Amino acid sequence: MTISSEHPETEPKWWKETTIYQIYPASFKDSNNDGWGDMKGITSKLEYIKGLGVDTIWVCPFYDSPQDDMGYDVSNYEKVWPRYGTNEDCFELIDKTHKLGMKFITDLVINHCSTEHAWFKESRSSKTNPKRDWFFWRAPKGYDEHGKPIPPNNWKSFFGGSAWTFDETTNEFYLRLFASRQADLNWENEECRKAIYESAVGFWLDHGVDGFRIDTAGLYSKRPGLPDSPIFDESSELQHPNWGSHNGPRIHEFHQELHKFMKDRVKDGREIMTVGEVAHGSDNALYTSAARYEISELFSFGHVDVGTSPFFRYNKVPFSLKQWKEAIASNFLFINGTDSWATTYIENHDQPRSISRFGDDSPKYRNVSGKLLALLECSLTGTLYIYQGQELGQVNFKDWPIEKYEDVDVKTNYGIIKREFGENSKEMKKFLEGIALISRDHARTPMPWSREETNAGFTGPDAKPWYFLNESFQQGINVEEESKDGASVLNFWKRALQARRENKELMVYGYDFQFIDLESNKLFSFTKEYESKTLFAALNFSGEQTEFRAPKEDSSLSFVLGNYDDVDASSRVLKPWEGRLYYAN
Ligand code: TEU
Repeated sequence: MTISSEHPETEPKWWKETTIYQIYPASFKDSNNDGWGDMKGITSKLEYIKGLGVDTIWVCPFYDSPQDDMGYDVSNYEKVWPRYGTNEDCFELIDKTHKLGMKFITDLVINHCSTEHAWFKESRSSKTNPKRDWFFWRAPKGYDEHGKPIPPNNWKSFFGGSAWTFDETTNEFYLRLFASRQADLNWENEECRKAIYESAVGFWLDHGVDGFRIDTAGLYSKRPGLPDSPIFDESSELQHPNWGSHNGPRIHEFHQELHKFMKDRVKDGREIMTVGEVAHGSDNALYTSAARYEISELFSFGHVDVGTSPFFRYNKVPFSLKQWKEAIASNFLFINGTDSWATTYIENHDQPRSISRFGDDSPKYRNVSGKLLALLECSLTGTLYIYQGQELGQVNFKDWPIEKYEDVDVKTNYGIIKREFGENSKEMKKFLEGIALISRDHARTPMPWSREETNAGFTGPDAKPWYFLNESFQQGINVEEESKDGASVLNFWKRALQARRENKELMVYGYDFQFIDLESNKLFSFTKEYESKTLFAALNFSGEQTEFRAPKEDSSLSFVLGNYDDVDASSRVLKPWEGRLYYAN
């Protein structure tokens, strides 16, 4: 590959070209029939993952934890949670991943730790403890008429309610932007930062990991003084925490320091990649500029947040295809002609199933709209991420009662709405509609390996899986049946990933992205370039037959890949949910 001087972003790197498969350890594969997925379970399925055409795995937090937030509440960074196995099991997993020619990325949850972590226990013990300043302790603002302490500011937790928890040991509040027992670490304290690097990063670098997915990577530098947030949401006393915690004044400095720590720690020359969960950065190009030595790439949320209210995720709002197209493009447009880099993803453990949101999950169109989403993902510039089950065309579970939801975010908000408005209120009705589409639980049901076996082969027939299975495994959405079916979503993903590898210059590194028919609310159509080559995508995101036009009147199109078997590549009419990729000249 030659690098165009006008497009430094095309400088080849392993972590740009790789496809990353995200594993949620609780729900991937159980090896010892205790109902929880585990390290050995993942190890046993590495050949399956490699067979997809994937070359990196990212495993969500598997560290010791009380599991208030499914392991995003770490109580010991250097120990595997016993239900997931031993440290040795994890080292074996890393080793086998490498032997199969793949890379291993681990999750780095360092904005906060569990209140069960030894650091927090010490910090909480007294106001004069040497680790007191490792967390954000503040006196109450005052006391209400019932003598209840009032939180120090008006920040709301990402999971609902105040972002502060009162601790009676010293009668002060600690800041926790997520669940009550996920205490925010104070990055202003240098000793604390060094301890985080050593324990959460150094330990795993020493054990051979190839990179980190950095959780909530925009939140480490809080607004100095932790002032009240201005009122953005008039309907609430508590305000979204982003104003006080996101992209703070020292955030880039902290990432540079972390990057330097990693670079100094690795002695064998391997190139570590990092992907930061930045959500809504205004300076994405700064975070990911190669010359600035911060992070390799980042996840933005614009395209997965469409259709949800910025004040409350479970309030659905209308959105158009045009809006979604623009949000997707903003994930990579900022790197054009720079030395930054991008990601492409549509599912993860915090998102519902993409077919249910952006395709059509009815039996008639599930298969073809799942393949359409695969075509889209595989043709976009940036490192590609696939979330477990996405390759099967998994869909949201249907009509589950509230009791079957498990996520702390759902449970906390359910409790708040029930208390404030009541079980039969219109607010509750709206919330229940919201979670049926948007809940993180849709992504967290156990992986369906087969139809016939009880528990879909995720765990032994006599075991009780930690979470309910999505009934869809009995409707053909499982690895065993899809592997045998040439027309399955699974086999299409394999073909699409192969096409991405074979055409990586255009598909992975392609630049100068242009929409065709941006105004169309049915067509997602675009071109991108690499030297003299042009990739043209015509994707019909509607259930109606739709005509497309070529990028130029006289373009000659040569067909690369499409999601209908009986394709007439010369026709300009797309069937419902049909997509095609062409080279255009
Ligand atoms: O997510 C951060 C984040 O932005 C989400 O919490 C988002 O607001 C939420 O999913 C909406 O419900 C990361 C992890 O990916 C998530 O699983 C953790 O719960 C969270 O951090 C706390 O560590």
